[in-house]
Formats: sequence, structure tokens, C-alpha cells
Amino acid sequence: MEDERMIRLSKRMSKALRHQPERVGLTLDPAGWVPVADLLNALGISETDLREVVDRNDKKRFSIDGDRIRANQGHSVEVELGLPAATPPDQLFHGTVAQFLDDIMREGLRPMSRHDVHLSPDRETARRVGSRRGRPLILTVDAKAMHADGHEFRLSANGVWLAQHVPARYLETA
Ligand code: HQG
Repeated sequence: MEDERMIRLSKRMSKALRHQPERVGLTLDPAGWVPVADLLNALGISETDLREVVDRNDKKRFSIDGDRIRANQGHSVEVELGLPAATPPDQLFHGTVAQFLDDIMREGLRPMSRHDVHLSPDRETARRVGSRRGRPLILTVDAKAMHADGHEFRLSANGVWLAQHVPARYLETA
């Protein structure tokens, strides 16, 4: 499949599995899963195409488990992914842009329209995330101190670290 078509399909799948399942007549189970067959019907795509999107996806956005599929993270609809709490690396990174900095340094990182704050394991990934909005600005998160203070971290199936909130005292611009 051509890259452009794959990206388009991936976006449609993200929309159906993270944001607006009802728009295509789907209902996610509490953990975010739907039968693969239902998604194929809802989007009018072939199983071969769907599997190619899942396998080749640059960020491993989707997981297939038997005959069901879900998005690994990034939901705006209510789901309980059931990820266990995990010990983060000492430092994590968040890519954003300068216009949000004052708010972030006042109230910390908030999930905004998603379920969780998304944190990257390395600067390069954070830079890519920030670049979606303009000139990227990288924040370093003192995950070690945050974890020691009792804040929970979860690791999604595609390597994104998730937290409920990152208070500003753990953030540094660097
Ligand atoms: C900012 C994509 C003001 C935050 C990416 C970000 C990632 C605040 C924006 C994943 C704030 C939210 C997530 C506060 C945070 N005041 N602004 N207190 N706290 N922000 O898209 O992290 O393609 O929901 O810095 O690659 O940018 O969807 O989060 O700029 O992995 O798979 O509010 O989404 O992956 O934006 O990106 P987002 P994000 P997918």
C-alpha cells in the first residue's frame, strides 16, 4: 500500500478507536477493544489492509489480540487500558511549544483532551511530538523524584509513558 493511503487509513482507525467510535457505529468495550470484523465493516476496508496498517504503523498505535483490536493509547473516550503501574527511567521528556510554557510552568502538564499526559523516553521522540505544533521545546521530567513521591506511571504497549498530571516542580526546560 502507498504511504499516503496507509496514513489516511491509520487516521481513520485512530478516530474510530480513540475518539469517535459512535460516528462509525462502533462501541468499544471498557478496555477499548472492538472485534476486528466490526472495525472492517465500519470502515469498509479489507483485513489485509488493516493488518498492514497495524504492522507498518510508525508508532505502533494499534494492537491486535486474537480477533479484537484496540488503540494502544491516545484515547479521548473513556477507556480503562488496564496497564500496570511501572517504574519509569530517571528522566522522561515532553515536547511542546513556547506558547504553552507559561501555563505549563504554572499548573504543570495536564492531559488536556486525552486521558493522560504523554511522556517520551528520549529527547528525539519528544522533539518530534513538539514539532507537530511548531518549533519544538523540550521539557525534562524528573521522573525519578516524581515516582519516589508516589506519582504513578504507566507504560503503553508502544513505549509512551503515561501520567495523570506532572506538577510543575518536576519540570525543567533544557
Ligand atoms: C500541552 C501524538 C497548556 C501539551 C504524539 C501539548 C504524542 C498544556 C498539548 C501524543 C498544558 C496537548 C500526545 C497546560 C499540557 N497548559 N498546555 N497545563 N499541559 N499542555 O496532542 O503530548 O499521533 O493531547 O504540551 O506523537 O502533544 O496521536 O498531547 O502540546 O505521542 O499517536 O497541550 O499524540 O501521537 O496535546 O501528544 P496532545 P501531545 P498520535
